[in-house]
Amino acid sequence: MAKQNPYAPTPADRFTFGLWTVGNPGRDPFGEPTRPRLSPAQIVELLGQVGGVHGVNFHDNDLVPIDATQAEAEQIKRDFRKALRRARLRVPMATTNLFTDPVFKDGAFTSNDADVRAYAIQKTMNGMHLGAEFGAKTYVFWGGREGTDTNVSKDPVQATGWFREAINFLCRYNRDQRFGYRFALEAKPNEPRGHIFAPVTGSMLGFISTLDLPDMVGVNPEFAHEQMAGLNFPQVVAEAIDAGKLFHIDLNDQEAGRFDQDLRFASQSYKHAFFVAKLLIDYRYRGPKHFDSHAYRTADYADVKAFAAGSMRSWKILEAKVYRFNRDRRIQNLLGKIHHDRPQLARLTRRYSKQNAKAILNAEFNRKKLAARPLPYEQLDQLLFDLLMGVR
Ligand code: GCO
Ligand code: MN
Ligand code: MN
Repeated sequence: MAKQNPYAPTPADRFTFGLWTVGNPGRDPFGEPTRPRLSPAQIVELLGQVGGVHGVNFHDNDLVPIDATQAEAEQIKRDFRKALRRARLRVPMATTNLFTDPVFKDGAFTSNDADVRAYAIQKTMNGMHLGAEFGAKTYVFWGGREGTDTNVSKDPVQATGWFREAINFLCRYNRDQRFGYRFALEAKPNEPRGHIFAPVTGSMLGFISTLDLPDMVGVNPEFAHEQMAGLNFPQVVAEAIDAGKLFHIDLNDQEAGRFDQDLRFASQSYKHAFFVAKLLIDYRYRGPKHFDSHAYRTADYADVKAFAAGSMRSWKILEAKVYRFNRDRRIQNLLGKIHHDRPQLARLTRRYSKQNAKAILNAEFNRKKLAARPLPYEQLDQLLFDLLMGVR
């Protein structure tokens, strides 16, 4: 059957899911779970049945409950390892749950309480060991509770300093222990806190340059999070690529102006999703593509499998569309016409020198003529629509 399906995923696509995503039981702030809870091993089994998945990621406590005894933990890990082997899945990424337990109600690395801040660092070091046991190479930091509900509660400059201290500390621990992790910072503007610190990927990119070991740290932009902030996700991804910091990516979807929806990738914003795929393909992103989404609360586990398979299928379809777009004569001709290259000028503007400055000051530009050059973006955008809708 796989042979007949041109959009069948394979592990080479590096699609990953989380224990917390496909295993999400459908609870929301207004309602109890609608699906029974699955064990980590059962979730792996489910992903194995979906087929074509590369790996499964976890928070420390998705795998080992926070109150588990040593013996319980060992048993869970044994079962999980067996399931991974059977389903031929890897664990490319691990992360820490620094948001569920009440101890983190006012943040973890940025809690006002020094004990909580140190505990968060301890918990993360333990999480790094757990991830390393399963071969994880990316360690994600999502500071869900790092923020405020009222500005009166924290000094944001001091809190940023605490966040920096924690990341610097953990970078050095990573080096000491030779885990070989690359850290990926994930921004989100709100939910669960009213205001989360470093709310967008751009903030994280700025913050990284202030760290002791900035090369170890990149970003994990998430589609939904930037949409929540009203930003253009492809542009966010482009910024991360340009900075050489796209270490990981969380793919899902979200309508602007709504609560955190975690929709299936490309289920809502087809056009943005297409341009995300185009960027990752054109710029040869080779990292994991993690679907950080939840099936609708109405889904049963058969439908959760359809949701997982659909996420990958949508990516593969968009990938095929990207190749088609890049080969499409009319589209490429139009793009070619729009780009006016002037090598003589480009040479001058590429690098500042007194001479180049003088040459540019002396250059003659016909403002009116330049303004009159056609930019047939309406045509181009319609061609894109036709292509995406399958009539081209
Ligand atoms: C969210 C976040 C999380 C993180 C996860 C991994 O909105 O809840 O996206 O799903 O990605 O904690 O760090
Ligand atoms: Mn999210
Ligand atoms: Mn995420």
